[in-house]
Amino acid sequence: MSEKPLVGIIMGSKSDMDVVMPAKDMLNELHIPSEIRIFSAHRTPVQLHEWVASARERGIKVIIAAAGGAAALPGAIAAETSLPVIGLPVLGKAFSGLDALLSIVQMPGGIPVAAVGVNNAKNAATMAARIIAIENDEVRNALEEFTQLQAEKVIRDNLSLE
Ligand code: RP5
Repeated sequence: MSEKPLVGIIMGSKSDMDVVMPAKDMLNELHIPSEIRIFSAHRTPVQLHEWVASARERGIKVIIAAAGGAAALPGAIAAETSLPVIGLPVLGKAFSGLDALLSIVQMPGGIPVAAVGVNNAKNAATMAARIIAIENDEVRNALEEFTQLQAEKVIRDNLSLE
């Protein structure tokens, strides 16, 4: 598969890194090239805008945007591109991540952001893979193999209880 990144993973702060890395790991497992960057909707809006403006022409197909607290990042990205944006709410110090989750799901009509659960980077990556797999058989095969292996593990775990 080409090494040109297909998924852009953006986080609002370096403090989000531990939550976000499992998304990168999951994409690696599925052999999907990705690029990971830190841009803040509030602290570096100009740099964020520049990255988003060039994303499609550089081959990015899906954007994962991770943010905690006010969590404006996924919506700010979705406002500037028609690429699909998956919001990953990051657990902050207050409100058990509900603040970020609600901010991400409560987008105004016409500017959608898909959302996964709080800190669920693995599902953000897997959803990105499913979107790419619509037109990419290599990714579809990798995804189906992953799903099969996951099922086999649960079956083994169950048998180990007998
Ligand atoms: C958000 O604010 C970031 O995504 C992060 O989750 C949160 C706190 O950021 P820091 O103050 O740790 O940089 O924008």
